[in-house]
Amino acid sequence: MTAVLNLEYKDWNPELSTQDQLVAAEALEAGSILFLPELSFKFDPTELPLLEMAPTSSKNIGFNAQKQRVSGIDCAEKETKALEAMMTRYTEEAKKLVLSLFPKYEAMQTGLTSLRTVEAEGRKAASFRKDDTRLHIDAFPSRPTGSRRLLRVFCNINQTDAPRVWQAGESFENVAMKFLPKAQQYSTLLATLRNVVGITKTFQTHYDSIMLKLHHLMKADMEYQRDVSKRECSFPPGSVWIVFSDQVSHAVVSGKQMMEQTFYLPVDSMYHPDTSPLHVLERLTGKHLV
Ligand SMILES: O=C(O)CCC(=O)C(=O)O
Ligand SMILES: [Fe+2]
Repeated sequence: MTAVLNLEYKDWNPELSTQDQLVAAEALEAGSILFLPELSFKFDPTELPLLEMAPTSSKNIGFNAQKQRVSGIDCAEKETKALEAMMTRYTEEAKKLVLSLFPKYEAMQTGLTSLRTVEAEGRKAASFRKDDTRLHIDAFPSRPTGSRRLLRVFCNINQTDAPRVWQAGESFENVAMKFLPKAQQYSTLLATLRNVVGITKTFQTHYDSIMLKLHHLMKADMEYQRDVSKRECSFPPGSVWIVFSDQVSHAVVSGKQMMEQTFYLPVDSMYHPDTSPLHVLERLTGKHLV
């Protein structure tokens, strides 16, 4: 089952010894959640109303740091600017944190930043596949990673004392062994077509295809959801947790305001690439998947 490593850092840019870095990297890459109970994201009082704004349709107010563009919200210019500034700050803090912990991840690319402001418990999902209250590993239909890892930095920014509660399930290897038999079918031609017509933003590799199927198969299997061994994790306001969400089986139970930063990490920038979902799946299938 998923382990949790507590790190008592209070700063987004902590000075760490090589030994501290290796211990954290070892745990993260083995599929643990790194939990920083003392690390909080600071707001200017003028920003607090932004945390009550509702996204238009999806669960997220999104921010693309490269394009400096906010999405998923309908608001005035002044608020958009304030959101951009706040989300940029979160991106910068998250990047500093990851690179202080894992200097070897220098080649990572910055993905989307999200702000969630809607209570997760009881939130209606458009379909079971979008229901994050079911255990899953992350794989996104329109954004294949190729083979890159999904590294995400979450922060509970609730303005009340309610924690964000997650469930964390079994190891990636166990997930893969259970669902892989139904997840292997793949057509390069179809993947090319999907990319050409814009269903996917980039080409979906065989690896991406398996990951997306694992995501769907896990969420569709209610017996699995009920019976698989899992633990509950409670992340209080003013805490941060870091996970490889393509590896750690997770589900949200409850919680309101949260920020999150996604990074994409090339597998060969890892300390131990052989622990990556790509390598696990290649071992299990006996095939090259990218
Ligand atoms: O909202 C959360 O706490 C996590 C939901 C989730 O599974 C995700 O963002 O991938
Ligand atoms: Fe997820």
